This record gives sequence, C-alpha cells and structure tokens, in this order.
Amino acid sequence: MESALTARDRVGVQDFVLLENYNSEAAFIENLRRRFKENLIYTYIGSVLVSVNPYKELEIYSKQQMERYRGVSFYEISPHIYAVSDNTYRAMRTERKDQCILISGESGAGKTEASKKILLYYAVTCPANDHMAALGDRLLQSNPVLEAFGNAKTLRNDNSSRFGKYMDVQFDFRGTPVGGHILNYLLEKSRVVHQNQGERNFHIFYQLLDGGDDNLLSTLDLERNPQNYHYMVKGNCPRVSSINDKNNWKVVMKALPVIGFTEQEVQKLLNIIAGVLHLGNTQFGEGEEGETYITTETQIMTLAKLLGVDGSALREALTHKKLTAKGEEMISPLNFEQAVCARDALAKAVYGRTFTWLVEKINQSLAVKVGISIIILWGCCCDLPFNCMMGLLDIYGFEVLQHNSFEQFCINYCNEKLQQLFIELTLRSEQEEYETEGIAWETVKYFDNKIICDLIEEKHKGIISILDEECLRPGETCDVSFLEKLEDTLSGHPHFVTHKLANGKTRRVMSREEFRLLHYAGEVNYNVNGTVSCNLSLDQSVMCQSDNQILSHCFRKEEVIDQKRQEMAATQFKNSLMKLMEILMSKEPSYVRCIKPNDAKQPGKFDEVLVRHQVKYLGLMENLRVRRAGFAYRRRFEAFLQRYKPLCPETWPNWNGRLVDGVSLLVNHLGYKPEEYKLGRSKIFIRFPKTLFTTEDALEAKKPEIVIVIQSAW
Ligand code: AD9
Ligand code: MG
Repeated sequence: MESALTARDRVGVQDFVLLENYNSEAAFIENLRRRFKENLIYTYIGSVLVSVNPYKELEIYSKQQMERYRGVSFYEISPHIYAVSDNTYRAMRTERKDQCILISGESGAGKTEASKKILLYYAVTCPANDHMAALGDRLLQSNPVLEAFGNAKTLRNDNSSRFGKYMDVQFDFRGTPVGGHILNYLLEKSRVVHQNQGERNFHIFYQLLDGGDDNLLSTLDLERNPQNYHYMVKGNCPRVSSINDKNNWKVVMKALPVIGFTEQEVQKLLNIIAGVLHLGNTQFGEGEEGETYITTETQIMTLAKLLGVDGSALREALTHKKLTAKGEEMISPLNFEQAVCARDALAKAVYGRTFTWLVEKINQSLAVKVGISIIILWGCCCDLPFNCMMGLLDIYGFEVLQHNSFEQFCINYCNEKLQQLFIELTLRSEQEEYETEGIAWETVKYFDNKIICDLIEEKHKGIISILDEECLRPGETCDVSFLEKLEDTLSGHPHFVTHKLANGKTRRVMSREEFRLLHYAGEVNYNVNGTVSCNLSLDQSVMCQSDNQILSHCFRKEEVIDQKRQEMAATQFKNSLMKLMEILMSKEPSYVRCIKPNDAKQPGKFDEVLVRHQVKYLGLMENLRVRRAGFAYRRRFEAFLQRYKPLCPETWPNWNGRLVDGVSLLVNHLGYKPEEYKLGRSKIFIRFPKTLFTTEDALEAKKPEIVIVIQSAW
C-alpha cells in the first residue's frame, strides 16, 4: 500500500478530476510538474487532454503503443494522444456523428506535433485496402510539404506554423479513411520579405539551397550560400541546429510525387521559389529627375525567365504604376520607396498564391475518388455509418513579439475565437444544459472572452470594420488616421489601450503608432505601421501572362483587377474564421490543450510561472471545476434506450411507454446507484465514465445473443 502511495506521489494523478485539492491552482501545477519530471506529458481533465511539450523524443509513439490504445476505453490506460485519437474515432463510428479534435496552445506548445501523431495513428490503425493505404500515405506526405512551404523558424519555435490548417479526414462505413480536405488560413506572407532578428524565412528556401544538387541550382541561377539573398538574411540566422535542411529537402522531393505532383509541376514550383529569391535581389536606383530604374539588369532577365513573364513588362511593373482616371489608363513612375514596396508586394503575392495553389493541389490528391462512392452507396443501403468526418484543427498559436503587426493581430484574433468556442462548448453550454434539464447545479464562474471578440469583429464599431472603412475611403489612406479612428470609436473600452489617456495626457510607455489589446492570453501592442498601406493594391497584372502554369492559374485576371478583394484582407480572414466556427460547431469536439514548459525549448525544464500563466488563460481550472462537479456523459433518452435496450428484458426488443420510464427501468436493471446518474428532462447524465464502460462491456457480451434473436425473427 505504501509503495503504491509513493508511486502516486511521484507521478501524480492521471486525471485532474482525481486531484484531492481540485480547487487549488498550486496543486494543479504541482501535478503537472511531477508528471512532466517523469516524462508523463499527458494528463486528462475528464475527456480533455492536457499535453506538456517534452522537448525531447519519448519512446511512446511506436506501433506497439498504438496497438495498446486500440479499442481501449479512455480511463483504463494512461493518458495519451492515441487514446484521444482512438476514442474520437470510435465515437464517430458508434454515434455516427462527425467529430473534430481541436488542438490549442501558444506558439511552440506542441500543436503541430500532436496533430501529426493523430494522423499517423489513423493512417496506421484504421482498416485499409491498397487504395486506401495509398491515401493514408498521401495524407501523411502532405505534412512535410506543407511544413516546408508554410513553416519557419521563429524565436518561439524552430518549426513554427505560419498558417492555420484545418483538415477533414473522411471515413467510409468500414471506418476506412477515403479522402481528406485541407482548409488553410492566412499565411504570414510578410515573412517572405522580412524576418525579425533570429528568425528565418520559410523552410523551403533553405532546403532548396542546401539540398538541391549543383545542376538544379545552376538551372535556377542560384548560389548555395543563403547570405547572398536579401530575403534570407534579415534574421541573420541561416542555420538552425535542430533543423536538417538537406534531409528535409529530400523528404519533400520524395513526398511531392506521392501526392501527385508531376515532374513538370515540381520544376515550375521551384522556378517560382527561385524567382522569389531573385526578386528580393532586385535593386533600384534613382535617376536625376527622381525616376526609379532597376540597377540589377542582368538578373532581371533571369527573374523574368523563372517567372515566365516578359522582361520589359516585369521591369515596367516594378517601376511604374497604372492609374485609371475618367476611364483612361495612365502610367506614372514609382518613386524609390514605392518601387521597393511594389517588389516586396509582388514577392508576397507570388509566394502566398503559390502556397494556396499547393493546398489546392494536395486537396485534389486527397479527394474521395469516384470508385469509392460505390462503397459509400452500399454503406448507405446497409444503414451503416458512412461518410463520417474527422476534423483536425492545428492553427498558429497565440504570440506576442517585440514588434506585432497586422499578421499577429489576425493570429491572436484566431486564438481568441478558438478560446470562445472552448468556453461556449465546455463551460457555458455544459452549465446551461444542467439548467435546462433541471439538474441541481452550482454555477462555476469563468472569464468570457466574448467582449474581446466583439471588440475585434463587431459590425461598424469593431476594429476590423474600422480598418475596412479606412481602406475603402477614397483618396490617400493612412495608418495614423486608422489609429485615430480606433481611438475615437474605442477609447474607454476595457480591453483597448492607446498612448492617449482619458485625461488628455499621453501614456509614455506606448508609441503613437500602437494600440494595445488585452487579450485573454495576455497584452499585445500592435503597430499600425503598414496596416492600411500594406492593404493598398499594386498592379500585378503582369503575372496574368506568365507561361508558368502555376502562376497564370494563381493570378487570374479578374482577381488581380478586383482591388476590393485584396483590400479587405481582415474581413476575408474574419469571414473564413466564422465559417470555420460553423464547421466546428456542427461536429462533436474533443480537446487537446498544449502547454509550453519553458521559453528556452529545453527538455526537463518546467518554468512554473510560464505554466501557471497558460493554465490560467486556457481556463483549465474552470474546466476542471465544471468537470469535477458535473457528469462525464449525457445521452438523450431515445439514444440511450436504443443502444442499451437489449440489456433489459422489459425494454427489449421494444419499449412503448414513456422514454424516461424506459430509461429508469433499464438503469435499475443494470444496477446503477443513485449517485452514479441523474435523469434530466430529456437526457440521462452519467457521472463516471466507468459506469458507461461497464454497460458497454455488458452490451458487447450480449451481442451474440442479439444476433441470434434477430436471425430467428427473420
Ligand atoms: V506554433 O503555434 O506552430 O509556433 P506548435 O505547433 O504548438 O507551435 P510544435 O508542435 O511545432 O508547436 O512543437 C514545437 C517543437 O516542440 C517541435 O518541433 C518539437 O521539437 C517539440 N515537441 C512538441 N511536441 C513534442 C512531443 N510530443 N514529443 C517530442 C515535441 N517533441
Ligand atoms: Mg504549429
């Protein structure tokens, strides 16, 4: 007994619900710390998985481990990302409801790693024939490709996702993955042209220079040294010890054909990547009359060739702008700064659109193939669960940088929305449900971040609406007037701060170009420099004529000319987030809450202050209180009866009385104790998972008998 106690003292409890002092934040953190020290990085809060990044490889992700978790109920085995994967998969099959796994946490907390492990679990354990195995392969291979083009080294994470990713995996009636689809969200395009000190551009640039063979580099007119490229040197960090660019290059080059890229497409793609580097090296000079010209003439021809456009048209696009006045088109020269801006804008557009094309291409490769629909149809006839979806959300984490721009604003807004969804589904609706169902309940208080979401997205007076208005205003728009407008509309809001104090004085610690938002996860100062002006559109129609098919596809004329679409980047992002929320709300969610143990990316280091901050803002204590006081499972009376009626002679094969009476008879027959469950108005609430597992086991044992009864009825 004593040794068991000691072991428990050492490794803590595997479900916070079992924590004796469940109201104490210190006890919560101590439990996390003990487990972390023992390499037990996973802990539950009921069915929510809390994961602490170990920053080292653990021997817990093998195929044997996958087998251990297969078909095993949550609480019978130590917490694991595989347990969440498996339980979600089984819930999808038995309850015939689309599921989603939402992975959240700040930058570097381990979201992307978690999502890859989930995907790997499905690819390895789900039933598959040859065709499906190939699909599993494509699903897995899409990861290194997307990471090469969409991830980069930042100060917080050597492999930071610079885009948001929501992936739906489609399963047929046998539980076999038959297709997939990726939705991507706002790539951080500014990284293409600028990196902060200690950060890098997207991995693919370094991979190409390090891994591409001499022949390839010479066709692309590239040199191996990243220091020769302006777009790769700003962060002063060409090499990262944890990253092997050469190997990763090989992985990407192997993955592309598996996903269905032809040799020609790969070539065109690399032309574009090289083109972006050459674009970055394009330099300008200023003539005597203030006109701008290109000083790197020889290189502009290489660039034009790589981008598949006419050299003089490209030169013109980089040094002139087109204006339309009274129906007439006029060409006017750009000054030096404008030319630099046009060059960078073109590089960002080329890279950003190519990234979108890449996702489209991957989606084509993951799409459900026609042959499979026959199986699905058959599944439908058999009334078996089919065509169920499993969504996987891995989005950029909350971040506070030294200099935060429009892109950080979008990233943090996105995290605000995800937190809102978490509150909505786990804290608010759970409590509201007890109320509607008439179950006695003492309300748990929590911080509702709706006030911050409204501040950002509300119509007419939210930050995004104000930005839109500023962008659409005719004439010269500017960042300062945007900030003034924000101040006029939002001053006094408890989550919005600028340098202006209510008494007319100035807050000295803040610059005049910044506003501060008090996010649920912390305070962030956003610099408005470039927010409005970066939204101004430049003429990029030269790309429409490209004979590089990827680029001509990416720069379709109607889109390039439609200025409004480009200007409203923030609104587009808001709308895509709204759609994402709708998708997620329509599914049954499971949560993985990732925690970053230290800022130094070091194994074994548990920074309590940092962890406490995350526990706080992720709302984990509130989550625990609701879970601890509440019920682990709830089922509508019909569903509960339908599933378990064979276990009671009075409800089997049919129950014709009131549903609540049928459920009462059933649970009495099963021997449920009063403290184990409660009957609401339309649902049964079961306090402990174990109760339901025992019932499930009883049903499993009864199955052969049920089949015989059904057969004899035939
Ligand atoms: V960001 O918002 O995209 O910047 P993530 O996605 O939360 O961030 P990521 O999954 O990329 O973080 O994890 C950061 C690094 O931590 C990884 O590159 C690994 O080196 C390390 N990590 C994370 N999870 C694990 C794990 N389960 N085992 C081992 C891990 N290492
Ligand atoms: Mg990530």
